[in-house]
Amino acid sequence: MEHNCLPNHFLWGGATAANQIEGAWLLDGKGPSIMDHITGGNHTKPREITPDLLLGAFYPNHDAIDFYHRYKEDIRLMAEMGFKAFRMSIAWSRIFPKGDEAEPNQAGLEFYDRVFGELHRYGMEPLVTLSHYELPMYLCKEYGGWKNRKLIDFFEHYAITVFQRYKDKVKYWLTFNEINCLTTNFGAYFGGGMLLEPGENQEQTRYQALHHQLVASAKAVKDGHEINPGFKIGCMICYMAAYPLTCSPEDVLLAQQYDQIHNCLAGDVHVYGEYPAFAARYFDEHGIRLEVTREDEAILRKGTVDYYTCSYYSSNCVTASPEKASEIKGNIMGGVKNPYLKASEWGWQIDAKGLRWVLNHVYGRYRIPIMVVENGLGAVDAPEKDGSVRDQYRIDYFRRHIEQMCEAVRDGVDLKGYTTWGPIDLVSASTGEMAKRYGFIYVNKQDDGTGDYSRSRKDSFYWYQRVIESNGQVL
Ligand code: BGP
Repeated sequence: MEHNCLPNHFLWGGATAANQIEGAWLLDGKGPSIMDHITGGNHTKPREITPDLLLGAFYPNHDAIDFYHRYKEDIRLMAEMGFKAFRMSIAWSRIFPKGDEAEPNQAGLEFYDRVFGELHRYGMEPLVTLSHYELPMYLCKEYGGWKNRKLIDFFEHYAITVFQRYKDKVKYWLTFNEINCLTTNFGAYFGGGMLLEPGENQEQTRYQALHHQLVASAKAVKDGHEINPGFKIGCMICYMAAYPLTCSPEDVLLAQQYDQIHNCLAGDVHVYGEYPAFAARYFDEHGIRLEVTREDEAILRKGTVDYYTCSYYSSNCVTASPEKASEIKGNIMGGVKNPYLKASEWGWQIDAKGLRWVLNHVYGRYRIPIMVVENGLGAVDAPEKDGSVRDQYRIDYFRRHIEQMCEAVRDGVDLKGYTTWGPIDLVSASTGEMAKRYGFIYVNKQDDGTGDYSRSRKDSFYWYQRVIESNGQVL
């Protein structure tokens, strides 16, 4: 099928996170991050957070897919697909092993010099997330994570350190991955690095942590622009698309409120520099009292983002009807099943048209450039005897989503780029499995500990190569 819709210089690529690919969790001075303290799980067995490491337990992020030693081969394969951009994160604990040090770890800084050098060799733009679910564990244990205001200063120090170091190597930055996950229970540990007590008012703590991150993000935006006015610094929202289950006004209103709180609240602060009008009532009705200083308000206004990015995987439904309990458990979003949609093997509903809806909705609200920085299908791949992987299901998923992305561009959305999630198989965030594979590149590492970590091209590899080559015209 032929399309002709995407702008020239469209940033095609893939997205990863340090903790899900690098491994080398204690090498060359790196300290443990929160993801090094969470065990492997699977679809039915949740991952376990262990503040003290358990002897004999399996921690899949400790060696992940060993990108730390294999980045040259991995980047070469991505270049072969024609990537224009590679989204990655810097592991904070590789730069500041504990998080509160004054001086950075030189070996950590040098590692990313090498990675950026390799990306530039192939003409690829690094798109760098400062914090992707990988807070130094020390800040979690000793300071209580993001509920503690002190983390704003530690983060700012980290951000300035890497901005200065890489000011001529990186142009596109994102502050916090899926910052709005703190509006859900999932976000407490993954997003906020917080071990919450059962008796605690969890919502209060999460929204205060979110506020601290929003302030830290705004400070980083302001500092970054001072260090290099050419920097483009964006936000990253997990787009939790929720449809009303029925056309009853109660369901429609609930879907709007869900969207306001889970998606727009953080997005509005990032883009407009202040809390939206609906926040006050929500906080009031949920017993949330935010500590917001005058200085916070001023910094939020000064540190608004240059562009908006989001992840998009699926959509759910919400209903006001008390008989319908939540049926879906995604990693962040939950909800009620949509009878019109099929789901992945992990129960994530597949909804390509929802991406068009989200892009129009976001662009209509903010009118600033947008990138989709995560989208993909986690699936079981079964390699053939000759090692090839016939992943037509993945190709179908991407084809449908890219078609809808093109429709959104025709609708007038200013879309600058698209980086698929996990272009190379990596450790799943929610389950810790390798079996939930997203990649165009297969990594021979299995959950039972077998595999030699070798890389190979799946069918989708050659397909995505043609998509990029034709700038989305050949799908
Ligand atoms: C997003 C995270 C990623 C990634 C992705 C897929 O929420 O930003 O880190 O993991 O979801 O989720 P999972 O790995 O749980 O399948």
